[in-house]
Amino acid sequence: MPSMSKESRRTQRVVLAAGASAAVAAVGSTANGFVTGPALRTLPTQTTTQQSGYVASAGEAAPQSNSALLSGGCFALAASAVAVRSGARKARRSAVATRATAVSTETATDCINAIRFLAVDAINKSNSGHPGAPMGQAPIGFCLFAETMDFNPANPDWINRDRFVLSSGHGCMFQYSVLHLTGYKSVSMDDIKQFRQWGSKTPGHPENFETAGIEVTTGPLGMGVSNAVGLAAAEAHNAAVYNKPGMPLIDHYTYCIMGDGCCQEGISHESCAYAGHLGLGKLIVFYDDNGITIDGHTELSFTEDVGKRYEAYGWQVLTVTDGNTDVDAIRQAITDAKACTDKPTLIKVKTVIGYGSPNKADSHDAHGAPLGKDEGQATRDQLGWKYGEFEVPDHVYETYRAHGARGAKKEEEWNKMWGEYKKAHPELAEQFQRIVVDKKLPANWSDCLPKATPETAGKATRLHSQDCLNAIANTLPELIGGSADLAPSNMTLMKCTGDFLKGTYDGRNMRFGIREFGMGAVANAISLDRTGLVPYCATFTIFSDYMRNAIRVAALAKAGTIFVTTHDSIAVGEDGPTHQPIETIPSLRMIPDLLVMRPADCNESSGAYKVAVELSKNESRPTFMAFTRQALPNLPNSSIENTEKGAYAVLDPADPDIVLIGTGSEVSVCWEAAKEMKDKKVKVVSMPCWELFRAQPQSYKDQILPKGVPTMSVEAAVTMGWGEWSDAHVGINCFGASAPGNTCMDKFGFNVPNVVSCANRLLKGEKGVLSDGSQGKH
Ligand SMILES: Cc1ncc(C[n+]2csc(CCOP(=O)(O)OP(=O)(O)O)c2C)c(N)n1
Ligand SMILES: [Mg+2]
Repeated sequence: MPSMSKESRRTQRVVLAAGASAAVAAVGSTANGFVTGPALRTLPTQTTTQQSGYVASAGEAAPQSNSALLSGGCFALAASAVAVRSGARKARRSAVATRATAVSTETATDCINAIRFLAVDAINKSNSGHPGAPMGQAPIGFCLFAETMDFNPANPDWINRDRFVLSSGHGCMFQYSVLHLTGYKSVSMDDIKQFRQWGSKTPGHPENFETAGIEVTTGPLGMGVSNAVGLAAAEAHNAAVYNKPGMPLIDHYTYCIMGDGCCQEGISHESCAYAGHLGLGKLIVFYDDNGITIDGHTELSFTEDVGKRYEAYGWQVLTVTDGNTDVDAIRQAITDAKACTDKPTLIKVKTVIGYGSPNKADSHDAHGAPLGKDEGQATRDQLGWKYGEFEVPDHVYETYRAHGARGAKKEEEWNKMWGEYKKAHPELAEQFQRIVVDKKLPANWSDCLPKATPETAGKATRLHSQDCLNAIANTLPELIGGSADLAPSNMTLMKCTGDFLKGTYDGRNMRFGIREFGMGAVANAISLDRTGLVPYCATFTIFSDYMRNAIRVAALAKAGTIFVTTHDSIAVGEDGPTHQPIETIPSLRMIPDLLVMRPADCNESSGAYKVAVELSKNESRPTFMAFTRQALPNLPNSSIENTEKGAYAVLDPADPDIVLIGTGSEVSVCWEAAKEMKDKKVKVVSMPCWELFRAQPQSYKDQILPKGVPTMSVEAAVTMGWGEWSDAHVGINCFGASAPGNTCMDKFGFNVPNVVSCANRLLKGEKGVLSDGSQGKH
């Protein structure tokens, strides 16, 4: 086990001991004095037996309707809770942790209501947004942002900050509220008043590239919790690599709130199963179990036992039966979550959506529409919130900011430790400084990338990819990643390092299992962790469809993920059309800010890796790479430098009659066709990356594709989009077929005679799609 774990276990034991003595001191003398407001106190008591609801096992919480919780739960009682540890399912009696907090219960109540009403007011003002979730999640927000998490609002980049992800991103006013209350400059009261408006720092879903303090971009449900798994994985890896006894450089938690939607989405099943397998003990996820989604009550579509599912994944599952009022139960659950160091924890918190709203609580009416002025006032009356719109009393600010100040102090202590670490472990410190602090690549790092000449024996570009990956794996300890169970096929195993698994978090080969979407989101978060790691993830080109939204979000949210894919065309062969990408590569070219690279040989593969790694590290941007299954020759003129320009001439006669543009495996077909067309001056261009070529100066583009010279593209993919570069196109606008790869290529028209014939048709004036693969249909 990494030294970090021992260290943090020790810390946690101390925390636990302190918590326990506080609890003991409180038992018998202190009822849970947490209340939601005078108005609610007048509601009739639903039951005298309802206990402060903390149940440390999924199945133990007595089923309760949310309306019962709304009326009865407001009388949060102290007493005791039956806590049954998941897994062992061993009952234990425990006093409710009445943690000695620095603030009175009235202040805590106001702190919670401040989150609720900032959300209500901002959403009312913008007349757009989702108030229900923040109103239900507010007590969790208070526990995390006023009591639990380590962060410094003055420095959102502090390396060892606790990470927080709001997976239910539609409830982003929750996050803007807590960032504002704790003192992040990125979210001023004016920003809150500008919620969802043009140019504001408070967009309709949390965007890490827009608002400091937001770690990842969420909105597509399930993505955030999967990112949280990636952040926790990054923490575990960095901790294992760098922590030394007494010097836990990386030692933080990753917290996440997700809703019913995140729980339902398949991506969360993938990533959370992976997190359980890895035993990521510092991942703590709150499930906002409010029983409501857009369509209505979850009975309509969602009746599985989520807790049991997470137990089966290998998580510790805790339940808070009244998350609206029972802050002590939330606190206790956090304490217990931290105490479990070898499993992630799911804290299932029963909440009421739109809590406090007399007419909209516990209904999908509170999900995605403003409460409105009248209901906002009625909610103020119900919760006893005596402050005006956007008014936050000083004692609330003071409470949150005092916690922020404690975080600032923790950062100071961390800086001191980092100073000592540099003296005690100079070599590792140098690595930490370069990778994590400066986020820089070593000088001349790309010298290690393989190079070839046309005389060098050709091979599949997936093998070149393997060579590149292994060359840089030695040079860049920050390279970490793996494949969705296709490592021997994708050639993505790094030979110089071991597996990233429970107990060996220092390993860098990630075993994602067959979970492409989860893999993409986890890899994105490893980049968004902002500790300088360079993540890659791999699958067959065709199955990138399964993680497409993670690729899209990588481009949007500036995650420096390197998507390595192989088996990039119908030349996959025998596996047939389910495995043969046709539209995949062209459709990925439609995603803004994503680089799509289809290298044609050794040097182009090296060039692709050079671009991808530099983009990841220096600009935190993603690259998608597609490599062949089949062998290809090494091309004349190919080089890393030419690849970086996106396109270059492989054959470059003066005053050409025609230009043939190929990508990947079709460049050599164009090259062979050019040799056949002896009576014509045929220029052959390799275009491994449209986006890089598009960014070149016009003079270079004109040099490569001279104006007025007929140009034809040849690519084993749909022809859509090629009009940007060429007059005529050879492609495949139908599905492929199961047959040996070279047969498929031949039958669908990617052979020298067909390319020559199409080139001659273009020379005679024909334009457009000259070969669409339909000749191969049988
Ligand atoms: C992948 C994806 N599908 C659909 C949506 C649209 N959507 C936004 S919120 C929501 C319902 C979410 O329900 P829940 O997570 O329970 O949130 P709550 O209503 O409790 O706030 C849906 C379907 C989305 N954001 N992402
Ligand atoms: Mg819900």
